[in-house]
Amino acid sequence: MRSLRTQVAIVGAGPAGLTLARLLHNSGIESVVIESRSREYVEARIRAGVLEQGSVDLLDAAGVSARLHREGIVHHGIHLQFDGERHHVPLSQLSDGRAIVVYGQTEVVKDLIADRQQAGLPLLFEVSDTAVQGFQDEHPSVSFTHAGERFQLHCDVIAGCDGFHGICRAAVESRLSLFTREYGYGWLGILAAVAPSSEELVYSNHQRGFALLSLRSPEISRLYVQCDAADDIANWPDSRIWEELQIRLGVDGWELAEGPILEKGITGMRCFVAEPMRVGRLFLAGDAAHIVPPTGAKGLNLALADVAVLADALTHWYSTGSQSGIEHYSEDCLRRIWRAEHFSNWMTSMLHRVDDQPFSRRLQLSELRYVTSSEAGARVLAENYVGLPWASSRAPV
Ligand code: RFL
Ligand code: PHB
Repeated sequence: MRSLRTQVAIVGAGPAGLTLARLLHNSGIESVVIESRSREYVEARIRAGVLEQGSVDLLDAAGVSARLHREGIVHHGIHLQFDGERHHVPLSQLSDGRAIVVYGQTEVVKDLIADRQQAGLPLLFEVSDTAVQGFQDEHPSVSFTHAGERFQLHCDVIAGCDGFHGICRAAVESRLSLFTREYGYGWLGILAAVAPSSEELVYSNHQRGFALLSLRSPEISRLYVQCDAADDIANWPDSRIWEELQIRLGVDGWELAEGPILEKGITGMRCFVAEPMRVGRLFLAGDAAHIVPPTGAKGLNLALADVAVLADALTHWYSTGSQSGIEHYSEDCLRRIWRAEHFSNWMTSMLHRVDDQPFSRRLQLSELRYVTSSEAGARVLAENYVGLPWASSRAPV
């Protein structure tokens, strides 16, 4: 077994782990990032696409936003569609000028990996048999196999940024309280080589189920249809997907352009929160600690908010010896997380086909009418969607 030493061992090279590594480097703190997948796999994984203003500001401060500003597309509003009509929600107008940027998570990850490799800092792909030890006392370490060799990475702190299926939360799960909600339905998502048919996102509540029109670039559309969480992608030939999208997104006087489907997959929807997010010297961040249904576009943004709080807390600890930031890490993050859980659950319940009860549908339509006709209603959606301000302590206001 080869022995290594660093200050912060980061498990997982998703947006949380990679951004944390960069923020720590900016504060002069060393880290080693280990990732179970290959670089090619991580860079090809299609996921989120919407960055809140606070996330863009964080990537600016981290120094990894040059391409984001060149290629990201700033959006000042979204559309909500129901009952055959499309309504515009002017997000920026309702939230003191704040906006969102459409820039694929895949691109954020590519930028962070390129940045780390250019700086010559340790980032190991294709590690296996990862295990965490010693975080209950002052001697944490992470063991793993890389290129056929077994390593033990000694550190001051372990950051568990290894996603929902990672090993870090699993290692401490008996000490956590877990909160879960399963929806029974999911999203079938496609990436299509066709110019987006709408400049802004369209969230549609249709009797047959939810649909969403989003985008990745002026040439690439990203679209979703609600389906059963247990559905098999084999049941969805391309023609059926387009047929459903045409029905659910259709409005008079507008056309949805179709194109070759480049990628497709089904994801179940759930809420999940693990509390607390720290056990001794092991900190959980991002999807390792919480999941939101994607309807509020919050998952990536929460992951970035967590590591902003964690980087601040660790910087404070290394520079002053004070543990106050570390001790408040979980509490500071969880306030923002529960706000996002509530918002994501609200958007999900308002927009999906939840059951076959006419009563449920009447309630949804009433709520959608309120949100699209009352400024107060629209403001609630807008300020949550663009993201509540990050206070200087990084805790939500
Ligand atoms: P990730 O991205 O899952 O990264 C975790 C990494 O850890 C690695 N790993 C390990 N590495 C070493 N050893 C082990 N034992 C390991 N086990 C796992 C994994 O390979 C992986 O590389 O978690 P992170 O960094 O916390 O980031 C979270 C985001 O990925 C996630 O919240 C978002 O993608 C959610 N999400 C969205 N969020 C938004 O903010 N806006 C959106 O528009 C949005 N849309 C979405 C979404 C998620 C979706 N899916 C696929 C669930 C749309 C969809 C369809
Ligand atoms: C996406 O573009 O992938 C996307 C956009 C908005 C959401 C979820 C996903 O709410």
